[in-house]
Amino acid sequence: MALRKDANTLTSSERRELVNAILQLKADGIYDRFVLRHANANMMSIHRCPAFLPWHRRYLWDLEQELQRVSGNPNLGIPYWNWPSGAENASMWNDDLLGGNGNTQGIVTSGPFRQGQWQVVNSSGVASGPLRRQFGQGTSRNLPTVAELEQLLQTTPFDSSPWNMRSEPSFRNRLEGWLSNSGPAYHNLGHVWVGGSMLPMTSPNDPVFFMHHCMVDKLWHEWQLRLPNQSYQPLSGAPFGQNQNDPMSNTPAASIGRRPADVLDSTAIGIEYDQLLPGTPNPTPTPEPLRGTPLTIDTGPITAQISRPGEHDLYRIVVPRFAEYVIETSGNSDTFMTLFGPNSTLNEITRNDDGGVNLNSKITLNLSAGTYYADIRLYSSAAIGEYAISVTSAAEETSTPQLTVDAPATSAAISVRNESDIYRFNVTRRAYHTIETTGPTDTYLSLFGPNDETLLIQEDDDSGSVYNSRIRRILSVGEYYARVRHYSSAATGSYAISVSRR
Ligand SMILES: [Cu+2]
Repeated sequence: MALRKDANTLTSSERRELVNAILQLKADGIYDRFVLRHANANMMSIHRCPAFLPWHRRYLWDLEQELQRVSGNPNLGIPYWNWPSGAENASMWNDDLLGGNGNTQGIVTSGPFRQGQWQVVNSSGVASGPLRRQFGQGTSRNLPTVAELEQLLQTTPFDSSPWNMRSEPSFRNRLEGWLSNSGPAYHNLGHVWVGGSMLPMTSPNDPVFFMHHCMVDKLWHEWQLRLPNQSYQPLSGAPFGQNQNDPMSNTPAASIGRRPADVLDSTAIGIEYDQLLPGTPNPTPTPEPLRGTPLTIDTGPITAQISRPGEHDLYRIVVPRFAEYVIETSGNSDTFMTLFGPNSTLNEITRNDDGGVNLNSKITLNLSAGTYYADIRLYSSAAIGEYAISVTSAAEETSTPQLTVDAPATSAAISVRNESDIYRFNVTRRAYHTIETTGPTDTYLSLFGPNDETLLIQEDDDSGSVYNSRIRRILSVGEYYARVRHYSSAATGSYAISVSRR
């Protein structure tokens, strides 16, 4: 789930996490591929047309998946540029996030994306100089006010023929910014107001692009919530790529799909906003998908079969508490297992082909409380065959280790990628408690409780010494759970953890 927040309200550790993730994607060449996906799309297939909104929604969703992957934070959301409070003196333009306006030549010289630290690319992907911004130079208009957003959100229908920049009335066209007799509005105004690198089709070179489009997307989301009887248009008859069930231009295949129809429900694709405008009703939470055949822990195998080539069977496993679990198949088929979760059929944890007996698959790992999904197919997509599947817990031997308040630190390690270690401790009187890690590893600490392993209280990345985590807060009497993982989902390392009353 991606939690999208007002960029001005991000804490310093949230800013650092986001900036580091963007810089990592830039270093890996992934960020520039996003720039090119936008720059090399046919302008008229993704702008000035109905698909403008769904195309950019999917595009943001894809970047968000990458940010979540490199940060190791599955809830990281792209923050939105809240236009009414996002002018030049807003804190999103501080040097710990975007850096500010360009200098007299328009060059950005401070913040993480400053000259020397960040190069923009041209539409061929070739580095072509520093990031540029010229706030307010291209327009005399101010950024949209809340009153203007309220006006916009009353516009219907979604879009209208001729499905371009002359469409009127059209919510899409108005939000995109073409329906104004005093120059660029809303989306267009944001691009023009920043100026510099935000003007051409390579505008995703400026990370504010994503925050800007996140605001555009949030407004579409709010419009959808306010006007549940309105819907995406056109269903058919418009140029290919624009109709609700056409694949969108320059959009790769992905689990959620690539048609406008696939991205119409933000909540269903895992997007949540910290705040909506006062007149917008909250989205109805998507009910937990009760997909898959229930597979009960420690009750013996279920037999099943892949009766058609290429078939997948999905199993749902409800894990009651943190422990080591073994999910495996048996029989004569060459099975392949993919495990998803917690509470998601999209978030892959791991996969296995032949870890079990003969050609069976087997996954052994620590799971925290939640619902998990095991997908079984046969290794060969041409094969059919029977198998049995079971899940067992090793819970009796590995009960959750206990930390004692004010005792010396307990040593441990993240020994495999993606592992998380969980500890419990008892608070016997209400007082300040400090939970912290020490050692060479960049740990990430989550605190749960009291008396409930799933109730998140607080998370921390780097408040301890160097890259260690530290949480200090008043805890009332009860049992608490501390979960430690590596900040990077790809790394391992040793650490020590302690709880003290100070
Ligand atoms: Cu665009």
